[in-house]
Amino acid sequence: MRVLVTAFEPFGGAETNITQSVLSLLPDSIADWAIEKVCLPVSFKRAPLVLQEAISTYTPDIVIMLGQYPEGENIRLERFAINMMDSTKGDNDGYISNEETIYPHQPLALQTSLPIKELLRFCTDNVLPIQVSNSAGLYVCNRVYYEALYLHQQAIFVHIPKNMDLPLAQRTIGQVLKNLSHCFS
Ligand code: PCA
Repeated sequence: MRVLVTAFEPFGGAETNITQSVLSLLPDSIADWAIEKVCLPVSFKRAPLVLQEAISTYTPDIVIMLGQYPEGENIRLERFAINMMDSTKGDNDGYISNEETIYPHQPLALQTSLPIKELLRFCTDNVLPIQVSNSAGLYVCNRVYYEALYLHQQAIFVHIPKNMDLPLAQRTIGQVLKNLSHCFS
């Protein structure tokens, strides 16, 4: 099995993005899974292209996408991607999106096919700070999540709070990966 894990570069004038740090700390394999890592640009236009390229290069069985979330204490397992882009802040190319549909004539929302409730149960049993979320927002994270699900990838988007303790974030993402590898073995 091959898993593609993506993170994002910093955005909004910040110098870091916690997802980049988590990505760099992940091992290159977990159980019999090979882990491929890619960092995506915070760009409505370029991020889906980089994702498409990574998918055609690595042909992953599963895609785990990491994004930074501005607040909260818990890691959020995103259930849906929404067919819309909207933001008051520009992306890293300075692009501001105003209620744009991503793909016309496609569903308003796409849902992950991965076992989100099982992942949640496994992590909470291990006292890890995690919850299910029903909206990844309408910014670049949601845009790439929609792309992955539109391409029929088995994918899940995981939002990490910006100020989370890094070892805790790393441990939680490690457990998410481990649990998924059990589900597929
Ligand atoms: N978080 C943003 C984009 C990149 C990131 O890490 C988001 O939630 O859309």
